[in-house]
Amino acid sequence: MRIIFAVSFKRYQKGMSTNKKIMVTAALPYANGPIHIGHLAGCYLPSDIYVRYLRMRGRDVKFVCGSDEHGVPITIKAKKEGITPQDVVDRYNAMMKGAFEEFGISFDHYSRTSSPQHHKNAQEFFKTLMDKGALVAKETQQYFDPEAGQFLADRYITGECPKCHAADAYGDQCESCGTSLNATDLIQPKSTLSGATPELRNTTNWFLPLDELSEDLRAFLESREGWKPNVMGQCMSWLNAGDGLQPRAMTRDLDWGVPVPVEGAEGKVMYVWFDAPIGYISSTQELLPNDWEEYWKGDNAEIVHFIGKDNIVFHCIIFPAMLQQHGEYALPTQVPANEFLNLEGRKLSTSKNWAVWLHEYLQDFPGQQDVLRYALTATMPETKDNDFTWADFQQRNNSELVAGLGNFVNRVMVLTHKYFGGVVQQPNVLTDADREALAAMTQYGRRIAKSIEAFKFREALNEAMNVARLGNKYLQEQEPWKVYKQDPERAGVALFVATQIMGAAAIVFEPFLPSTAAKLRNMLGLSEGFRWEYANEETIIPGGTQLGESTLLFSKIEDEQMEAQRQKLEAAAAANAPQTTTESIKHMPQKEDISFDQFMAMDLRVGTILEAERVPKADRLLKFLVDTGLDQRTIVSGIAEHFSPEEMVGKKVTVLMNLPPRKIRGVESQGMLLMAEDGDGKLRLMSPEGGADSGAIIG
Ligand code: B3M
Ligand code: ZN
Repeated sequence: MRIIFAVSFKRYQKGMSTNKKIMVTAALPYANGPIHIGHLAGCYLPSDIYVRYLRMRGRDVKFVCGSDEHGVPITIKAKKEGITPQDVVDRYNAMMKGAFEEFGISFDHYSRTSSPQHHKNAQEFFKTLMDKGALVAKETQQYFDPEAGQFLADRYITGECPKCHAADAYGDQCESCGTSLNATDLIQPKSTLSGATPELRNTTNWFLPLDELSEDLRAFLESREGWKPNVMGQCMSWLNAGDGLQPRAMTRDLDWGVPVPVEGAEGKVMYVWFDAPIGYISSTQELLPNDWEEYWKGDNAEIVHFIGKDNIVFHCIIFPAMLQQHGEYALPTQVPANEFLNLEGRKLSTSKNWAVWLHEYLQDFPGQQDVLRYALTATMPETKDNDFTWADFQQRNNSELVAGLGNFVNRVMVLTHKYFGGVVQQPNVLTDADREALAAMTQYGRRIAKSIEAFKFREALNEAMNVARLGNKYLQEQEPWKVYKQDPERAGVALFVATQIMGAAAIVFEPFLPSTAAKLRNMLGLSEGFRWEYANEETIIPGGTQLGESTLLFSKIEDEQMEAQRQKLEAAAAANAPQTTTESIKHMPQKEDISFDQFMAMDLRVGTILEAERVPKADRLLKFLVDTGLDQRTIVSGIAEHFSPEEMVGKKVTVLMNLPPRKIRGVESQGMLLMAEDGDGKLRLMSPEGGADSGAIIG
């Protein structure tokens, strides 16, 4: 037994050196579409968690971002919509900035690369590299549109794919077969601007000779510590590739971007990947016009870039090479890149509209930012690609947030109010179980800190949830609601202990679930100046504290809400599905060979449709009862846009019998109906001619 006398806040400052100026950046999102969950899980959530944690440790940290407003996709989007590129970036800049704010991404400054400060800064940077002889002018041949009178970016040229002969491959990639191309590979190239046949013309651009810089880059990379293996591995594989790094053009023949400040470069702009990372610096200059250099120059600057994996080469090779050549800047300390997040088993895609958009989520789930933050952090693709599903989201909300954290907090609050008018009781005597619980509680702050500093955010979140688990377990064992009748004082002690655990939760959840943590602090009367180190103390909320009103933290998410989200996804994807045409079918290459055994493994039979009905709330689905000769089984098929249920009854169909049963919209489908899709996208039933019986074997 032990008596607690007073509260003491020791300082916990092991591990990190504390005088550094920490600059945290999150990739500048392209201003050509809204933010989706892949962006959030990839870099905005991890960077925000990291920064919120560092702030609580009292570290000198700045967090900057901004819209990336240059690049060809933006000009293409503008053209498609018949508006100017400026209109496009204005729209998405405002949208992204607002959504980030509402979601609780706590940038110190959110800028944009069209800002005058950025243009000036990027031009100065470019000039310095020119003065140092770090950029090399080189003449190359490029497609020019004689009618539009301008050079063409690869995306502005279409033609026949040399590989699969699809008619509309782009100058950089064929979307039918996925091959990456050079514009000069296309058969019968055409300009998308005017339809004219482009001609090759000479043009001068300025190159960064990465081939000559690889040893400097190697030295830089080898001096980095604690990088994720996936990031360092990628960098080294580029450096060590057969023909090594290649010179890369830092200017483009385009009219949208930062103008190149060099004589003879009129009408040219910087390569978007030249100016964009300089945008981090420009954003800091706007935030701290006088002190920005402390965060970017000298030994005291510690720079951490949060990005997705497709940006690794730019942040670990090209930008560092630019910084090295410039000479005045510190090099990145860490680049904790994440892998990709998928959605319901498919790759997220802005152009195919296969995404959960942040601004829509915020509308559909008002006040529930933290639920998405929780679900995304828990499935963050830290070491490999990962999958977001609405089922997982719902389950995490209902059984972890509502039944776990929410339930624990609710019990502490309700019981303390019920028995003690909301006053935390001063404990005179603690039991072994109390001391064990408090001792266990004080371990989490350090453990979570360690995980966050190692960029292991999923692990960190799980440890934070363990605080709530500890609290629930403690209450379950102590049962203050039963004890109170015989021994009110003992119930008061148990609630005191539980309140401390709730205090620890209020602290350790702040980086992950900031609005929930704010509610917790409010209920507990924890003041603004709280620090991470409080979580190491056994007494966080002293006896005698008057608790505030109990507020609801989370509420149950119903199946219908999830169903609506899944339908929204399907509908958006269907509206954006590529149209098959007679032309594209002709060009569809034959699939790879299969073995005879693989063919024989398919069980195909003739079936007769006995019943047919629509699946409620699923526009595209019909549900059938099919007589297969072997049995009568349920099959769900996405053909409601092509056939009415009435016309299907009595029809003979071809059934693939041995496809594993699959739940579609809650209905188990036990097989598949075969259809033919022709050039106009119309579906036809595969029915046997001459009326075979149900159960006839096909093959
Ligand atoms: N805008 C690419 C992206 O959003 C790019 C990042 C720039 S970071 C300097 O994936
Ligand atoms: Zn192709």
